[in-house]
Amino acid sequence: MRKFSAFALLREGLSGQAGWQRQWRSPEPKPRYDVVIVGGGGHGLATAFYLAERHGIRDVAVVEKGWIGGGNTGRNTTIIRSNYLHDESAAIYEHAVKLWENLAQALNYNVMYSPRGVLMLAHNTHDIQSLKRHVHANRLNGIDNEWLSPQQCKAFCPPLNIDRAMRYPILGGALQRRGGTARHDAVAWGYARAASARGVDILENCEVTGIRRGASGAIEGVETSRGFIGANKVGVVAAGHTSVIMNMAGVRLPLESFPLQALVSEPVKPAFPCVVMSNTIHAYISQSDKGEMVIGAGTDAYTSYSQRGALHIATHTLDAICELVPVFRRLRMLRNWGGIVDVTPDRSPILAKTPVPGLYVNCGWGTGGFKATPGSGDVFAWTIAKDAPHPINAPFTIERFREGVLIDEAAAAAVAH
Ligand code: FAD
Ligand code: PYC
Repeated sequence: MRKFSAFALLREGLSGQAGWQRQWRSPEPKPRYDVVIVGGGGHGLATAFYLAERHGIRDVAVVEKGWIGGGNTGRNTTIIRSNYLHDESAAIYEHAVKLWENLAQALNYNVMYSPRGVLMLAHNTHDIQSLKRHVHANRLNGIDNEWLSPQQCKAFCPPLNIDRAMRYPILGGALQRRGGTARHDAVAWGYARAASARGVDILENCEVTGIRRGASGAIEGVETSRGFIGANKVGVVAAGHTSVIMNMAGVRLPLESFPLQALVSEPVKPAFPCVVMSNTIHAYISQSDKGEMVIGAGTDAYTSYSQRGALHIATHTLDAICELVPVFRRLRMLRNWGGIVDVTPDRSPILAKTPVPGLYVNCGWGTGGFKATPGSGDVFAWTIAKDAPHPINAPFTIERFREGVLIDEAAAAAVAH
């Protein structure tokens, strides 16, 4: 059994990996695997889990350049919902929501999924029309979403300010009651432990620096900071960095990477019962189980690989929150951080085979991929196992950008794209 000194526990605890939580296998890399997954975020770990669980493919390594969950999975505001406009998006996000509902049982790990309701606010006529259109489209797809008056918004979320004299008054809102939150790092740890228990190797501190292709053009494996690792198939799920890694295999993707930031306040007693999002004034807020107000801001205006966002964007968001919820004016902020999100031209993901035999890609979730984690892992595992897309991810090809069959969800996340 591994022994921990007080110092080691403190150090590992600070990096988010205290000994008691570290229950996955992180061995030396084998020379060859059936499948290598690049990226140990929630999507990569979920893919490995479903490969083992649903397809019996256990000779799998997840290769992570840092520590698992240290990317966007551990940096996001954990909003879960499926109220997307287009049929293709509604299908994939709803598939994920259904998996969230039983995920703790499936992984035997408490991911703290909390369907407390996601309320999207309208502040002008355009917002009302757009959100009502979403309500109707969702209902046609069998997805719950309902329109609330300002008074009903206040009844559902009492701290909201519905004074009509506000700069951006609340004119109503769309409520998805099944939406909510989960604990982000528990999702990474839960998938990691369950995948590891099924034979998957999780290789941390192992950065992919190259992709090797054979004379036929097919995948041979990945060059890493821990040596070459052979593979029959490689799945790349490295949010923010996907275009860099895919370039190593000679595949160009229409992706841009932007910082997206969030903040948490000092912890307070339960005061905010649901998730509130506002597209127009660029703020979203919920309360974590620890009591912190979790607040998300918009993306930076410029592309960058920096894991912090511009200060003026956070300031704008806090102004907006204080106007929406005046009782939070005296709250102090505890931490602020950023992640790097990769964005496609139609703001929908790419989840597909590539022109390179044996190479698969899952990226472009932009500001909204946490909620998709179980669904994305499930259908990506299918795509890799069968070398063919699952019906749910069949529309999310690379070719759609050439053919013009876009899935335009530019208004899908309540943040600045
Ligand atoms: P990640 O968790 O980023 O995992 C990718 C991994 O790849 C990383 O761990 C990285 O280290 C690794 N990697 C990169 N390069 C290499 C390499 N060369 N070799 C090996 N490994 C490599 N989504 C929502 O649905 N709801 C939200 O409320 C929400 N809020 C957000 C708030 C913020 C501030 C941010 C930044 C994002 C938010 N998102 C949200 C988006 C969501 O976080 C992401 O879409 C999702 O977590 C992506 O998961 P992933 O597993 O693909 O990526
Ligand atoms: O997709 O719901 C979302 C979201 C909220 C904040 C960032 N993304």
